[in-house]
Amino acid sequence: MAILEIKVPDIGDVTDVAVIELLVKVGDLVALEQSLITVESDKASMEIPSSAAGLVKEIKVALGDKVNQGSLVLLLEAEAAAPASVAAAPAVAAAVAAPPPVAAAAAGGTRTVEVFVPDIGDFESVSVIEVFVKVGDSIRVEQSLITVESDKASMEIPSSTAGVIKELKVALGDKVAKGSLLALVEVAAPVAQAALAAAPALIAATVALAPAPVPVRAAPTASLPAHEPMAAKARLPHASPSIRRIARELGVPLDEIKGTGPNGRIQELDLQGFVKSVLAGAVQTLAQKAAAPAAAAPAAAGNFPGLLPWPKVDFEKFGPVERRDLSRIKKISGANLHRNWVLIPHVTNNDDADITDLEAFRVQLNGDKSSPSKVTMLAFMIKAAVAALKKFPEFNASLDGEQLVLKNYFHIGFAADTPNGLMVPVLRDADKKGIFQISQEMGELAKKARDGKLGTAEMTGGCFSISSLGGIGGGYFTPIINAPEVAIMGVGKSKIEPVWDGKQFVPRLMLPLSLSWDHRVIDGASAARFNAYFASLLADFRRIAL
Ligand code: CAO
Repeated sequence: MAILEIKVPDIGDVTDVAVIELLVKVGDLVALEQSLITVESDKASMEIPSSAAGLVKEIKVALGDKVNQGSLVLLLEAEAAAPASVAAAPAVAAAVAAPPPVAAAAAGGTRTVEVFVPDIGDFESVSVIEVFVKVGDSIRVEQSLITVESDKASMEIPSSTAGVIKELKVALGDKVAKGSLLALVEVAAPVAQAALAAAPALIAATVALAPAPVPVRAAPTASLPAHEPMAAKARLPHASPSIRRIARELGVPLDEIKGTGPNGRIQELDLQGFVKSVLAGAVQTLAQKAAAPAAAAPAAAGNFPGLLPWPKVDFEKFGPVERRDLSRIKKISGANLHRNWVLIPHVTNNDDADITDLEAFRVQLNGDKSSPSKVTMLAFMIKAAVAALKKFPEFNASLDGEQLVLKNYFHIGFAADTPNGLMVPVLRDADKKGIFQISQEMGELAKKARDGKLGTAEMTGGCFSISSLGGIGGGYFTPIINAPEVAIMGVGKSKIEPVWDGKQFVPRLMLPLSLSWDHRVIDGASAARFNAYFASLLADFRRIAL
């Protein structure tokens, strides 16, 4: 059986158009004129039809390839009855459109120019699905005026002249064809006949990627979202080429936008609204959701090429299970923790603080009936953190692009375990507060966190965080930095250990410290110094006053 080479037919003057969809695969039986691929320029998109019927043996283009007239698309094993020649490849719009009629009528110092639909190929009539301009708009030469669409292609029709729109002659839903009057445009200065004559050529160039004269058929069977050529197959978003181009440039997943135009078409306002919602955090793209932890962990693996997919386990097969939705707080904190873990190059230094004397002092304070509030080790650690941040200012900083923002305030966050999950209340101006006040405010903030009553202001603006698990148990661990902070102190449970004092082992109460730091901002030596200084303050709290 004959093997036919199916090539890109005449697509006019446009060169190097990108393949954005592969509509068939090896082994598919294709019919004559069935669409094989979709190509797109910044002004038009079109499907390239098969010039013969048969079995797809080999596909010669890949997503993202640039093709031209004559580029080999695929090899087809022709059906017995198939035309033997590929010369039947449908010719598309003539490379150079016949000059559309452009009329000019003198009107005082200005001139009114009629703008027509240029040669758009063999289409008899196509629907106007977008009107980009309105009466009174100033337009440039080649500015897109409308989008027209058939079931195979959509294209933007540019203006052949610059000026001000005086009258629009088409509306949404109208059918237009070559020569249809689009608008009356008032041009500021008299237009030379030569200039007018040049306009059609511009139009021809822009719409040369005109629709192929293929028979009308149902929408393509399968296609890829234009914004992500490697994504799984889905229907091509219903949007004009320019909208698709903007979406591609911004990395916006067009197929996640709900279009409000005719037949659900995505319009510029839909795109803008979606981008605003994502920026405001009101909406998450699927990619963002996939980057969220736990619930979306299976999808997250797909974001790292080469990584195995998340194991899909039929847990019920091994025994009874119960399924619970993640709490709102778990979802939010989880998404933040995941981002921070993935994006910040963490290093964790472990150290120990000898808190024997400080613990004795704390017990003494708590035993004193005149003490205004109960004091825990965390209050001392907040105070020690402030002193260490003052000594090592790069720890009291945030990355802002290529700049380091050094803060002259000292708001310390502390991780609080709540029934709904982890929260990090922020104790403000810890440098201006004493141990009792810190203890009291900490208690209030922790209660609010547990009761779910923390306000946004009480959870934002932190400089450095402390995550203390000492009240629960355990030694060293790796705390995750709370972005945009650059370091966090993890605290384990203190315990009596034998410590060599130079002559003998003595029992000392040792507190495990785990400092995680952002290696983009902090060096290992600074981190070791910070930890050692922090530990020395807890070992002898009088040093705070130095
Ligand atoms: N070593 C030994 N004992 C410790 C200790 C330590 N490092 N830290 C606290 N303790 C003791 C306290 O002294 C207290 O004992 P007493 O009642 O005898 O004085 C007891 O443990 C309980 O302390 P606490 O937990 O109520 O108070 P706190 O100030 O240490 O902590 C708060 C307050 C809100 C941080 C804490 O309740 C909490 O939620 N901790 C969990 C933080 C967390 O989840 N971190 C992990 C984040 S990453 O998922």
